[in-house]
Amino acid sequence: MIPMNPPSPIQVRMWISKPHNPALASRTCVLVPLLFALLASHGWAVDKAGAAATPSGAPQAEEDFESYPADATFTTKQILGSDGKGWASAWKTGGSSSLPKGTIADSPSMGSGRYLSGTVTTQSARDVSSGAITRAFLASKIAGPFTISFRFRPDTVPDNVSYLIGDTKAASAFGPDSTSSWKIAAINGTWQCFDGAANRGPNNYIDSEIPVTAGTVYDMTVTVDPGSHKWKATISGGGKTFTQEEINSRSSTFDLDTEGVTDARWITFAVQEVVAVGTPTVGTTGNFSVDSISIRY
Ligand SMILES: [Ca+2]
Repeated sequence: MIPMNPPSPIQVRMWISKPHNPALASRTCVLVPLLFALLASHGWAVDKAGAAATPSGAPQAEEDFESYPADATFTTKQILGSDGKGWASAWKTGGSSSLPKGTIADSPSMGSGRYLSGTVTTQSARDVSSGAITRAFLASKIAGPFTISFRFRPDTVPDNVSYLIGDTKAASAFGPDSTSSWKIAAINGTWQCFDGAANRGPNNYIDSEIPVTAGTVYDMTVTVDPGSHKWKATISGGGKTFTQEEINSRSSTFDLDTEGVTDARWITFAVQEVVAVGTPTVGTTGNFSVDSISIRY
């Protein structure tokens, strides 16, 4: 008997847990697909691992950059766009030891019209130099797992530069930080997902083994469960796809910004130059492109 209310992840996990005898295994093989079909028919998208329901309705916030003037730019202390339609702020830059800049572009094509081209020029003679382009999205109505998907292209891959993508409680000049629930990084030549310390997680990176190649367009989808402090990542590009579930968040809380904006979290795209511990930065430029952002909850 299927309950009338949406099932909890624990219920789903129990229903699809491994049976102990062959007869039950046979029946389960038939019943599990039927269960997922029935749930889908009721509008409940259920992750096959049972870990998190993935929102599949219309996005609460979207950004395709088509409404901005071609060649529009913004840099330190400037903004692009405004709040509204699920967003809690305009686009802005952050970086105390760098020069970040955003430009609306459509060439070279990402296959999706106009996009945001981000450039961060780092400073020399520092331990770390980083900058970010970021925007706040309304998060007060997030009551369960939410999904962020976007398109990202590293246009240059300079030595000692990492691209860091994630969410933060407040606007960050450095990209993902100790408040982040998810973080994807281009480090040492591959895309990596940060398996954080929430839930006593390992606090290190999971390597997707998908190479970070200048000029390649990557589609990324992240589903975060703020309740369990776990997230799931799918990264596709260069003919490869990587999916990892049950990644631990970095932060064991999911707090909303109450200072810069109200009831919001920030999505951030950052560039960071680190040469080596004790070796000063030389100053370089990271250039990336972003488009097709959707947030569903
Ligand atoms: Ca676009």
